[in-house]
Amino acid sequence: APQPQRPRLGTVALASGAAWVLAGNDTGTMVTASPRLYPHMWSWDAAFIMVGLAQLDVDRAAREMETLLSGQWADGMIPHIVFSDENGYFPGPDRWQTAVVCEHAPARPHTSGICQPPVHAVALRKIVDAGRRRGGADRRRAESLLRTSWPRLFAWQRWLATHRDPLGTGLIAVTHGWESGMDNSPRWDSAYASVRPGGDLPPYVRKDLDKVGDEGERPTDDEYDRYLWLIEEMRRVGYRADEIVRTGSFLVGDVFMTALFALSCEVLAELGEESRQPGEQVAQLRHWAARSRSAVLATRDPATGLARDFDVRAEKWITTPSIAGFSPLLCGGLSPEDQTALVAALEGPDWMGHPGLAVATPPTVSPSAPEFMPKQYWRGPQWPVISWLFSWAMRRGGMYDTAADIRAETLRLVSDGTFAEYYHPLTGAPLGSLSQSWTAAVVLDWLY
Ligand code: 9YW
Repeated sequence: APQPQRPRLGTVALASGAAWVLAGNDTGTMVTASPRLYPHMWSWDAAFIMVGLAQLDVDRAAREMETLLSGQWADGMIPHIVFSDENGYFPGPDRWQTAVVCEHAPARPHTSGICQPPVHAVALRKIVDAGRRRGGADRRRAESLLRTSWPRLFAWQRWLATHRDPLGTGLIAVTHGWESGMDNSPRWDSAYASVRPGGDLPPYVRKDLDKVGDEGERPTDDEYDRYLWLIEEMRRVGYRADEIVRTGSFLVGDVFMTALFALSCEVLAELGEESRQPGEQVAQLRHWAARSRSAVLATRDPATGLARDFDVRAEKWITTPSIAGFSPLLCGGLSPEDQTALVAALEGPDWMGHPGLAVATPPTVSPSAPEFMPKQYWRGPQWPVISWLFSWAMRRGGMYDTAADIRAETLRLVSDGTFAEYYHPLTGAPLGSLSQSWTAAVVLDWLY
């Protein structure tokens, strides 16, 4: 069927639209992930939102970091949700009960009991750079944020290195698919198949389904039962990190999370050097980075060169052709030949160069794979925030051309001005929530 004509905004209109989305989702202390579907602060969303806010208002970006850190647990974990006072999302604080059963969780703000990918050092880098560029009060605000938040982010990286390295190799593990940020990615299908919700799973009602255009864009009820069961297991052991890793039904070495951990350790080490943080902590970060980089490289499939997740419970590799396969491009460490080959695969006909794509940006699952579902969430759609992340990291790693191509093509995709959560790779149609904050934020950074 022919696609309806959609508007194409120019740069100025697009940037204003993006700033308008962030302002509209701003409660004053937090920019919620989206207006209706996600009326709270999500951990990795907040980091990307800070990247966008830094271009608009350094002080507002700094406050976003402070709000996020006000939810940090005493043991260092940054929880995946810091709740606002809204109650439009399930599972909310009543379901998690983190502060009721775990001494590390703050009583206020309410928080969830799992984490998300560590990209916060990248946000701090952006805020510091914006402050220094602007000078004056912005510079002072950014430098003071650097001093106060650096030790907190160090504690967060240390928590991951200490509690989430079950194999002792530097491969960081997730205990719930939500922790990966890619909730229902087919990467997790086999691991979820062994999660058996108990008969005593307390009943619940989903709140997400009436907030998107089509239920087929969201995870299924079967998937939700498993998501909720894992939380139930965690609640029952008081969210004790090591206990969950020892006994939980889901434990997967997440190669994408690991690459972001390595990248963030490097970025935080650089920021630490610039702000004269303790030398042994900076050295520790570099050590973790090197170890996790090696762990990422060690997951590569000898046949395809793509990185893989490792199901720790089942003791087997996960070979789903997902965007996570390109994780080495995020953290670096490949030989020049291997890097060239992996970039060529990314640009090739199974990925960005697939002839059916509306724009040439990485889909979350290869359109050539049987697992590909073009409108279902993390099973195929293109996510602008993922494109930004690859573009940023690849530019940092010297892969300028691909980084610039991803930027240009994603801007073409989002020039419809909907700032959708994700897009249909074959038609370019907006999917999921509209006015999604992180989409607006990364567009702002790109247009700055
Ligand atoms: C949910 C907020 C979050 C993102 C996740 C994404 C989705 C929440 O939305 O999860 O209930 O499905 O998968 O990565 O942080 O944008």
